[in-house]
Amino acid sequence: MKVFKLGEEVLRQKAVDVQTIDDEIKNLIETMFETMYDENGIGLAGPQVGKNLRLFVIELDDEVRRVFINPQIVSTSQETSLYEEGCLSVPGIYKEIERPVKISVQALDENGKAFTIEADGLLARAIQHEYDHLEGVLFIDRADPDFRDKIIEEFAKKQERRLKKEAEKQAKQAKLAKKLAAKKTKQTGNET
Ligand code: QAP
Ligand code: CO
Repeated sequence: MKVFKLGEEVLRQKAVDVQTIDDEIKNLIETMFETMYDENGIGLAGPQVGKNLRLFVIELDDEVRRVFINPQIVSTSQETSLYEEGCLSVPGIYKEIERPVKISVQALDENGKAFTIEADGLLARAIQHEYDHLEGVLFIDRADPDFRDKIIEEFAKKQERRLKKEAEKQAKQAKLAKKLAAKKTKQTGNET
């Protein structure tokens, strides 16, 4: 599954609640785990795979592998900490971000069962990062504005280069196809 990158609209939309946890959602969850393993991530949210849905998956290790559907962060600690974050949607960029150390979160699991957990450490960090994705917020938005603007500009240029390259490739292929068609016409004497 493709991971959407900074600059793509779906990452900036507010995601909507999952209505029913049907086979389609269950398949999506499985595909999200697979995509996360493939890309060496520890968390992945719906909008990152182009789905405007309030769900995310987290896998820190063998013990902590969790699905969060329609999550709500119920409380956050006063105490905050700094931690260097990254994101599959902003590849190659890492920045220390300040967030509450402890949180309480309520959500549904992959079977539709409600749960509440108190999290701290890396899990609390990951949940807050992924929750932000559901609100259209990226970790760079929580860094200083100069850094954020620089990264957004960098990715916009990268995207521009990609689009230009793609257009050149298309033009080249069209030219080649035309050439081949002309050659064929010459050989057969058939115009159509
Ligand atoms: C969010 O982040 C997170 O740039 C999950 O080249 C971040 O999985 C949770 C990744 C910090 C807790 C702490 C990023 C992989 C993965 C990259 C990720 C990259 C390859 C990021
Ligand atoms: Co992310």
